[in-house]
Amino acid sequence: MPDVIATYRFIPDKGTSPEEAARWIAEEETTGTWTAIGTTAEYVRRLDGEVMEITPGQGHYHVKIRYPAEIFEPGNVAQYLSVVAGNLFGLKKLASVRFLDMDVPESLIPFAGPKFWIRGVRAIIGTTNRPHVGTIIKPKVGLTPDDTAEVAYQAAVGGVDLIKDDETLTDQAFCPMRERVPKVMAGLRKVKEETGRQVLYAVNVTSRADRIVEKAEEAISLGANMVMVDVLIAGFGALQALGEAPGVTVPIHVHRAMHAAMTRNKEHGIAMRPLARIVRWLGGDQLHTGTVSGKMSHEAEEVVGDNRVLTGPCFGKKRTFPVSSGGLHPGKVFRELETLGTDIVLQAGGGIHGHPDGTAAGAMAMRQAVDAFMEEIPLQEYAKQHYELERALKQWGVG
Ligand code: CAP
Ligand code: MG
Repeated sequence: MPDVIATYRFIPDKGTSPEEAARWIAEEETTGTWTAIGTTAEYVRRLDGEVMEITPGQGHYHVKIRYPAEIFEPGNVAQYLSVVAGNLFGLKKLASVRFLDMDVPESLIPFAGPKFWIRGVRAIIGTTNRPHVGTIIKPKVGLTPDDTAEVAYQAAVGGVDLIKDDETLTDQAFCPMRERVPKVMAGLRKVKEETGRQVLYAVNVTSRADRIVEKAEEAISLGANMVMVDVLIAGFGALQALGEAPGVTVPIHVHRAMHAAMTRNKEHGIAMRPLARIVRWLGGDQLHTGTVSGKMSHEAEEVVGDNRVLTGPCFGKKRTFPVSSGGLHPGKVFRELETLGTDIVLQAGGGIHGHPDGTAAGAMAMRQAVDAFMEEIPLQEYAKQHYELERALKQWGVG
């Protein structure tokens, strides 16, 4: 059985050689600790981690560590992370260390993958290659169920394919799910009757791991046609439970709130790539991976690579829809699509609800920007014939 190979970027502590620092990672995460111990029976040595290769870089090193496959409990992602991303981050021998990625054999990926995946979500909406346009209910919290439904209806009338709860809205008393969902879905049914277009509504069911499937089934029984989970906050186990639950019969949208606490520092923490791999394994149909031009800090190269992990080969697992979101507006659409391609969900909250003529016009402007790109017509050119887009470009500019 092939083993797991994890790649880290690290800076040894002063006075520590890169070889010694790397050995500390391999030992700490497998059979060792800070001193030799008398209890390690010889047969345990087969589980020793191995420093495979150390490559010097500009002021840091890259290292590949081999972890024997037998260390991992097949199907238990939390346990996997305790090895590849466990105590090592706190070791004094390392001034900093970042977990960049991992190569995991098929035998340790006994997960179903996305149920709907890109093609299934496209089938619901009725698209083949056009980027999907999504919005987030804004303000994030505070609206009543009626006002939430009205905002959703306006966005759907304007042409969005997806509406989602924000990462902080769950089942609070000011907007309980049991009232919010039926009202929003009633509006989306009306849009379907009026336009023939199906729109998805991702209900945020983030809650206790032992209740999240029940919460999702409740949302579905209230009419939800998509559910959303803040995966890092709820835990990968919660996503796994949603992905494997027969009662979760709708696509799963995965938000990554809190990720930047781990992913942002390029010297220390965990890159988005291994997290994206796990989300695909566990059944995320859509996952936020960042923009190349929005309000959150990102490097285009990293986002492109993370999206490739969601859409490239993965032992036959279906492809997860990458979501580009955060500070987007119609003037940024071209930049996103030129860099990230069209198999993507472009999401805008402020960039739709902040349009000078309101939510419906904001949604229309986003769709018009996407249409201009797909028809290969320069944005400003297209805006001359499309009032909503023209207004948006006037307000927020291009790029
Ligand atoms: C975007 C958003 C999303 C971010 C998350 C927000 O709103 O709703 O949560 O996209 O970041 O709350 O900021 P705006 P990421 O469109 O109004 O910016 O996608 O990088 O995980
Ligand atoms: Mg948000």
